[in-house]
Amino acid sequence: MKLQNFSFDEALAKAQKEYEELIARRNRPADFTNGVYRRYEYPVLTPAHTPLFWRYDMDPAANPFFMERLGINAVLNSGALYMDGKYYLVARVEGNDRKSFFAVAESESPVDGFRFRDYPVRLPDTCPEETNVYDMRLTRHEDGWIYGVFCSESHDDTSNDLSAATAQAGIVRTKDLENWERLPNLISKSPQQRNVVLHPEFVDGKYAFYTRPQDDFISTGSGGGVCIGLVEDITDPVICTEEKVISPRRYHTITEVKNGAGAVPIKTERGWIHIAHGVRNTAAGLRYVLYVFATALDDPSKLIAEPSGLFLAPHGAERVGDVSNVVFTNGAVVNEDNEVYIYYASSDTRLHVASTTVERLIDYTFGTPSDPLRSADCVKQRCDLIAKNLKYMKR
Ligand code: M1P
Repeated sequence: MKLQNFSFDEALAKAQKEYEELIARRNRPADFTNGVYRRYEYPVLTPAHTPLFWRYDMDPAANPFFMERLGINAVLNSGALYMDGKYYLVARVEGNDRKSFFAVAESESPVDGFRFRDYPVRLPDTCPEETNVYDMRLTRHEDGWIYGVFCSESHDDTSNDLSAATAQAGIVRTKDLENWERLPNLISKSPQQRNVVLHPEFVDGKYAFYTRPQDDFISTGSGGGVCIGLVEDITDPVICTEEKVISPRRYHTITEVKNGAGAVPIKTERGWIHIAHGVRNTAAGLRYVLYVFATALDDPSKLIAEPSGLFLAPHGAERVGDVSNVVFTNGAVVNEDNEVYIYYASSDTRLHVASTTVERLIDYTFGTPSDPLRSADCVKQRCDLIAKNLKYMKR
């Protein structure tokens, strides 16, 4: 097949028109809702949302065929912030070269219109061994800074295996999402950490981190689940308390293989609501879903609610991508109308949004029974619901 022979100017004009149409496309809530949240039809960020001038060489002499020179493979797991009436996403952008970086996209709307700033985040390059960075959680802390906590990945030079890697929690802070100060990586007793999130308030006068201790890069091994640990000085971030498990992994549940903190917890009148991810194994590989738990306002290390099972699972087209059967979140925002927008990526490929309200999220979190952990008890739980419901049913 012959490629169409557009001139450089024609190809550029066509690409620019399609790009502007994509950014201007209005999103629509999907028809279906389970009463808890509603998905939106179109992804909010995809590789096609990245500016053309990140990907193409715009010099006709150097690029006569108007080719993508530095393609973008995926736009996914994004930190999120709602500030001064605007929605900000700090997305993980993965180049065709497999390296990820961060980029700020902003919009007046929570569900569409996100446009990337001209340049990606130029993270201070303080770790020569760091090869890849991803999955930034954005915390607007009561100390006045906006913190970004992300995974800093390096090759494990103690191994002869070319694929052996180590994961640590990198920390940056900013006031404007433009100028970033890099702090030392978080130190904990665990050899590796991923999915670390900074709590937005001081706990006992200290910084509180949600951690996910893991024995190696992929497997959490002896790591018992999502933990909390305290740090005295954010500029010398060493966890000085025991890392206490607050959301444990459990056998034959959605968290059996591993779990991890997701969005910064949402403060509500009933407690801190966490939207996290759980991972189980299947014959087709790992399956990542979102789940919810809550901790006490006066003690964020105390689990107070754990609705049963998954909150959001890969659905339809979300099921397929670079790493199929995955949904993952590291950002959610609440606006002044108490609307909640949950930004989640599907199959490590593109970023979506689902919306709910604080009221509904509280009702889901505290009104949904917890997992009885055994089939026999689950049947009993369901039969109790059926027996109650049949009294209301006219047949
Ligand atoms: O590929 C799925 C996810 O895998 C990792 O999450 P976890 O550490 O819980 O296994 C992360 O690398 C994440 O970026 C990715 O989406």
